[in-house]
Amino acid sequence: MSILRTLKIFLFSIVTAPFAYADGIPKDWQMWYQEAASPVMERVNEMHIMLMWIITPILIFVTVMLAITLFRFREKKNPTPSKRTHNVPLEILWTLVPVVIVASIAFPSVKLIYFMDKAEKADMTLKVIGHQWYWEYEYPDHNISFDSFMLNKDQLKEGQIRNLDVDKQVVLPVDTNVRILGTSVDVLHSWAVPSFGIKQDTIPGRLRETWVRITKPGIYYGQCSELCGKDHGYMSIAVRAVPKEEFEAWVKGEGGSLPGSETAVDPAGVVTPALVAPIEAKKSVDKADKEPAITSTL
Ligand SMILES: [Cu+2]
Repeated sequence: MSILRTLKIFLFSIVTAPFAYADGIPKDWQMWYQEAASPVMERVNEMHIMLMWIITPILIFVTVMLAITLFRFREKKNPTPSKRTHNVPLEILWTLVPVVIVASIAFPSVKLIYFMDKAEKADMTLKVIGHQWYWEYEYPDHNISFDSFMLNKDQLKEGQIRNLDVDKQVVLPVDTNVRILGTSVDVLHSWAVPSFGIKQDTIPGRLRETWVRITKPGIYYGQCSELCGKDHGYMSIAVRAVPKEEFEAWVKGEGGSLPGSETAVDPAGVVTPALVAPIEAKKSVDKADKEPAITSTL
């Protein structure tokens, strides 16, 4: 690529950066972050813009000061250097100003960390389990669990993205507070989806929490972001965000159950109240009929 063309693309990407957002996927020559698809990422973006407003003037100020110092106090012009070592007002100033700047960054930063920490009121839970080298997902409220592997180059269908698309996407409803619990069975992994503002380490023997409220339907991609072994780069994440009705249909299609529904199917063999009630009812009918009791239909 010629230098001129590189420069042209670079300038174009700067000008169009705020408009160049794609749905949950990085783009060539993209600047800034991916489009925010959660309240957390919206706030991360705001924080980032605020920091840019603080650091850019500092950068310009320091550069100009340095240039002036180099030019005005060069040896040729100042053969005898100044012997001054103290200036109390100046020293107080250059201590206080950075303190104020750091404090003004620290306060919103800590506030954001607490906002990211957990959902105020979670509507459902998604459990993410890291494996070398794939992700396992559990929906404890819906009795669904599956593994998700990245698609190889020869498995890709039309429109699918190399190194990002997976054989089974995580499906989540939009406008729903989803508690995300992360853990791992072998080594450290990190479940990271840029559009959600999530980068949560999954640690063996620990359960870590974060959350997402996806604001619009779409497919959001991510990758494992903790060096976890030879196939670390091939632990892709694809989250399909759908309207609530579509999510319910997906749950039923997966053989799962909706919380509070009577048609609970439990692949893990855990007895849930929704399962026990009909079995108990059947037992009492059988007893009355003096028929052998059904011990289990699972
Ligand atoms: Cu990993």
